[in-house]
Amino acid sequence: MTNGRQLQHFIERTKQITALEGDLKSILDQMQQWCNDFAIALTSIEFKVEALQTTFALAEQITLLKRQIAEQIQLWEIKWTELSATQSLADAFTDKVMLLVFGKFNAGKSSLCNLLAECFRLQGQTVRYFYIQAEQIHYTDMLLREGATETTAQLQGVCLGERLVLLDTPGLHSATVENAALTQRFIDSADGVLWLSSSTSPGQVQELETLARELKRHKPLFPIITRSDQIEEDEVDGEICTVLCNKHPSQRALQEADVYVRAQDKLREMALDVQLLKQPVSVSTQMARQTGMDEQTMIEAGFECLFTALLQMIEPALHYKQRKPAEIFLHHLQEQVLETFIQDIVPLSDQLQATLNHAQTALQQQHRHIAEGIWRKVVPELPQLLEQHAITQAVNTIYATITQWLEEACAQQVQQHLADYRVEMRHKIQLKPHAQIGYETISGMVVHDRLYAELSCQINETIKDYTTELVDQCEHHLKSIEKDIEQLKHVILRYSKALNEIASSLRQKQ
Ligand SMILES: Nc1nc2c(ncn2[C@@H]2O[C@H](COP(=O)(O)OP(=O)(O)OP(=O)(O)O)[C@@H](O)[C@H]2O)c(=O)[nH]1
Ligand SMILES: [Mg+2]
Repeated sequence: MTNGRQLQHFIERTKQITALEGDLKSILDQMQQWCNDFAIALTSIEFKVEALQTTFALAEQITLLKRQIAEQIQLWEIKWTELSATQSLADAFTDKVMLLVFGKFNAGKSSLCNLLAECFRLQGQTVRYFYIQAEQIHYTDMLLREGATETTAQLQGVCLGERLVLLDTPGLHSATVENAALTQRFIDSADGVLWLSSSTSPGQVQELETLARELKRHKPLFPIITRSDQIEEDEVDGEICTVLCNKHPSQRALQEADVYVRAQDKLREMALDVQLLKQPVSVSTQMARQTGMDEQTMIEAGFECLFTALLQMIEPALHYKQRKPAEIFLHHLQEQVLETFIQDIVPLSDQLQATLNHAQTALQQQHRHIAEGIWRKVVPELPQLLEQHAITQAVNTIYATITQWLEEACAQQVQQHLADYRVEMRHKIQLKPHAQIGYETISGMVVHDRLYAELSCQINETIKDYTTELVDQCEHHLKSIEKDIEQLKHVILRYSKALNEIASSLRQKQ
């Protein structure tokens, strides 16, 4: 039997796969620089709390935010070291192009892997099956298990020749899968994705949501419509019986075009690059097998097209592979640094902003309460004070007494209403005795109407100045926190943009 020229060509091309490492130094340096600068930009935001009492919710939130930012920055290095270490197992396949075979259970993933393996074997290529168990790669002679019920429960795969690996996943990254961490590492290591769906309901694009992580990482996506066959009635030796046939090429073309358009739409909706998407191909593993895998059969079952497309897919996968060390670092920066930061820190900063807004509104009320409180404490005492000193007309004593009352009332009101702030008065309270206004004698009676009016006026002014200065101080502290929140947002935005630019320049290189 032969498997057609495309397969041979495909095999020849895969042999040429080398783990070529492009010149990634400068981009890796750039990314490292980005990370260092991001940390510096974040830690240089002051978020001062000295002017706030530690028990103030605002101060508590700022302290928490600052601590979380510092902790996150510390974790970056640790997570990267962990990631690099876990990478090593998957590095067993570092010189190979790894394609993730993904799809719903029963999509025909294991069957397709087995068939492709058979094709390679028939061409004299070595084929090695493996599965992942207990954090180890185990090689086996057994084919991948296929079945009508959910069959594959672990990550398994097959090495085709020396340079290609198919990673057969449990149906849609099944949640029941053991060895989740190792599985994830392998999936992380894949260079491209074969997305399989059955021709009975091809291209259920919501499945791509599970692949978001891989696709965000800019891996090529190749939709394969499997089980592209149907049961038809035929007459054999005069008897009507049912036989399995390939779907008609026109029917296949329609399905492929439809899946292509819908997958493109879905990628756009997910804000992913549509360039990642390859033209879908339809195959029937069953028909290929059933009819002996000869050249004509393979063509009709769609496998010549599949190999041509795979070959085309290998190119971007190869490109991905060449920039893989940079991609892995980029993913770390995108996912473990930036996304985690945004996820954990932005809500805290939003909460802080809300508390701040609240404090700003409250401050206006507090201003009024303090001023009224001082006024109420001092002014009602005035008539009695003036009466008390009417005989001696000791105006200076009156001023001194009122100053003292004001000081006491201010201290008390500040303590009551501005307990959250650490404020300090830069000016002492000082009333200025008016040279011309004192007690007056009218018709032999000592009266203090003008003095009362003068004192009330001075008390009013003093309270206004004093409380305004205090509240201004508090407002100033709040404003500086607001500016810090603004700066944090700005830093996140600027560094998100910068990382996107690094990502596109990395991907444009090829
Ligand atoms: N008609 C038809 N059936 C197929 C084809 N390929 C696979 N099947 C059948 O579909 C069922 C599922 O095939 P598998 O290869 O085990 O599917 P899978 O995607 O690996 O399934 P899970 O491992 O459970 O996720 C099996 O009963 C296969 O015999 C095909 O091309 N045509
Ligand atoms: Mg399977």
